[in-house]
Amino acid sequence: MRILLFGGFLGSGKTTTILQVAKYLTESRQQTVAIIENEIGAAGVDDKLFSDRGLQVKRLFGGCVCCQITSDLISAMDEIHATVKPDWLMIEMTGLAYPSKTAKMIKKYSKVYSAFKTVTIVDRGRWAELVAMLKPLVIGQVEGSDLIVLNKADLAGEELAKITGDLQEIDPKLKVVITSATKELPITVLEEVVCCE
Ligand SMILES: Nc1nc2c(ncn2[C@@H]2O[C@H](COP(=O)(O)OP(=O)(O)O)[C@@H](O)[C@H]2O)c(=O)[nH]1
Ligand SMILES: [Mg+2]
Repeated sequence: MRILLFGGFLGSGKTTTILQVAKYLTESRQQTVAIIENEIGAAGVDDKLFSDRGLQVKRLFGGCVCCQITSDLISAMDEIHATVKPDWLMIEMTGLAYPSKTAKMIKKYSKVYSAFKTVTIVDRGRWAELVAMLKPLVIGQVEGSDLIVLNKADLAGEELAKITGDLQEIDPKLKVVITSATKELPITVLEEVVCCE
């Protein structure tokens, strides 16, 4: 079971991206996908989007930004591994979570994955505002991610080159792809997201 952990601020495009990646894996690669939702707020909206498309989805409550959720997450991963046995498990974190912190905990305590990748979605339109207002959160969310998806490139916002420059400043090793997730993602981007070991 390979794991893709998606983080990024509320509304950045996590669910939209996960849906496209799931479609690619199930339709083009004929692989199976399960999803864990760890989102606070509007109950079941994203769950329904997933289940309407025939994807197995499990919802985690708790909605805490700290590590308290991690034990629930590990249990849910064990359960999915034992019962559904999907090729892929995609986890959507809450908009306030730090994906690389959760990744560390999963790598330490879970034994049910064969490969793992952390993907952080960045919203072009809100970059300047979030950096100004919530800089530690922005930095904490992107730091240590295996891939940054700089999304909403079709909308107005900060210059893309400025954002990628800021990202490189936070961590020169960050790998960045630029997307508009409401349009069909190119194969190269989909491959980049699912390329993990
Ligand atoms: N124009 C545009 N809208 C997007 C893009 N990605 C997501 N959205 C929209 O932004 C909103 C939030 O997306 P969602 O995937 O639910 O974000 P999440 O909260 O991170 O899961 C939805 O209305 C999406 O249709 C994009 O690349 N371009
Ligand atoms: Mg969502």
